[in-house]
Amino acid sequence: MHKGLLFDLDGVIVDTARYHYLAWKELAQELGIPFTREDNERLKGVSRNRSFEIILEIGNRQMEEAQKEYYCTRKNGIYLEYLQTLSEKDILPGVQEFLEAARAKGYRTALGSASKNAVFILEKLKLSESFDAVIDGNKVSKAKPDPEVFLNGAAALGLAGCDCIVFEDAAAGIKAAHAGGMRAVGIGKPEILSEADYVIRGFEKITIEEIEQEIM
Ligand code: G16
Ligand code: MG
Repeated sequence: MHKGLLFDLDGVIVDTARYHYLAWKELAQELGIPFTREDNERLKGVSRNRSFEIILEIGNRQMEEAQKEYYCTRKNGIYLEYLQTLSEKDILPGVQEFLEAARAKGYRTALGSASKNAVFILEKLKLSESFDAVIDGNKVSKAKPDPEVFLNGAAALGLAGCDCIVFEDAAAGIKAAHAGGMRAVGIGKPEILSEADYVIRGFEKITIEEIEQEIM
């Protein structure tokens, strides 16, 4: 019997990827690097610093560490401006209902995100109370597919990995869940999430009972 549910943030709870895109696009333009929505797909679930390295790779550019730091800090400033208008309306369909139903059934919930802005985003969405623990980019040193973020999430709930189900939209996150001994529900397209134990398009009309049945 699973007792814990671990949720990724971007792409699972809220679509922040479009704001990440707009912020990176602004910097890429300034640097004369072509950066498309397709390129942005490669940044999903990836840390801020690594995201910028990928953009530099796209532009075939090299940069000193201090300068990279400068651009990453600026990107975050632009990104945070976009997040100012974030509200409950931006929670992806069905997420709130799913969290409430699962918690009412006794499940413990944790967030496992690469983002250093996760606490702020949960506050904006008024979802802070819906999670018993938050493990974010400030608390982990190894990026997904390393299981660190989810193992820490399970530990924060006082549970073993095998007692938890992970909800993830990125292939690297599915790998991280499995590396931590957890079962993984993919959110998105089955062709991208082929390694997931079960794939759903989103939480709309999805019940905790359906997940229990499919994942057992
Ligand atoms: C999210 C996004 C990534 C972003 C990362 C770090 O990960 O998917 O695109 O680069 O967080 O975000 P920040 O710059 O806010 O620290 P996740 O793990 O929530 O999907
Ligand atoms: Mg994600």
